[in-house]
Amino acid sequence: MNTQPRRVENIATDRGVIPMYATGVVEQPWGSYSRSDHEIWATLFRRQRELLPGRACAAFLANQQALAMSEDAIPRFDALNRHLRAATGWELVGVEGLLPEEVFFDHLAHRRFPVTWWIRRADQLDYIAEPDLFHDLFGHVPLLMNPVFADYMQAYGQGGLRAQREFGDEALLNLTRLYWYTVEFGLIREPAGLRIYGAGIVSSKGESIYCLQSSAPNRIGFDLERVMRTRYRIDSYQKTYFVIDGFEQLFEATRQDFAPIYPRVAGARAVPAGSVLAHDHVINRGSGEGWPEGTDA
Ligand code: HBI
Ligand code: FE
Repeated sequence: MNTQPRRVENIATDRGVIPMYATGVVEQPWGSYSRSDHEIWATLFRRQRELLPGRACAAFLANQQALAMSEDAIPRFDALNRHLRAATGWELVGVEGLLPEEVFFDHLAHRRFPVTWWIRRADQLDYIAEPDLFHDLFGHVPLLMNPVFADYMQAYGQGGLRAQREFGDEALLNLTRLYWYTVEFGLIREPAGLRIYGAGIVSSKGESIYCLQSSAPNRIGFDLERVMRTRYRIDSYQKTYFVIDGFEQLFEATRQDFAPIYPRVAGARAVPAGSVLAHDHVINRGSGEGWPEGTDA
């Protein structure tokens, strides 16, 4: 790459040191990707496409095909946008990396999905702490072709903007957990069995296998307030996955007014990432084998 991401500073937060980037929208510098950048895309693309049939949900697999994403080259945002606009009215915008929440919410509320323009290095194939082009494009974009999921993402952005205006930090934390356990690490029940829809899972080789095959994690039926109370892991596979019955369930959950929900959630205790509660709809109770010590985010 000839161009470098414009990292502004590193800030220390309760989730560790997080890089802060310039927050504007940038043109995808497609002509500046090196041969090695395209090879990294190809390697990751091939690896995940081999793994995902029978693991990723039907909508993810079909829509990735419909978007004509392939291993041949890093996709052009422009080309993907023609499909996306026609299917759901969403569009991709290039960004430098993680965005402050208010900027991120504003994009989603206007049906724009921010995609990091740069791709990870060859020594980061298995793990990268922050979103890069592979995670954002491969992981997130296919489901934006699904009308119900697309509406959920917009509703989430609108909810985030409102939470910032009216409800404060606790509400934002609840929304971050909701995003984490659905958009990033969600599972869905399909006729043939549990399948992945979370972008953080489909873009990870190890977790694509672990989340479905391991007996260690809990798999629990989705419940909005339960999810909003649940802490999560940022440094390991999840201890708990929440399972939806369909994307309608997500959209329905976010259609209700969150105003009375936030105080209820704030009044209840936060749930550690690996805990199972009395009223949970438990699909599999995890063995807890190999779970890391240390505190949840
Ligand atoms: N910025 N580019 C980008 N991508 C994300 O997924 C993202 C973000 N900023 C904030 C954020 N996610 C989380 O705080 C979510 O809870 C919204
Ligand atoms: Fe993501």
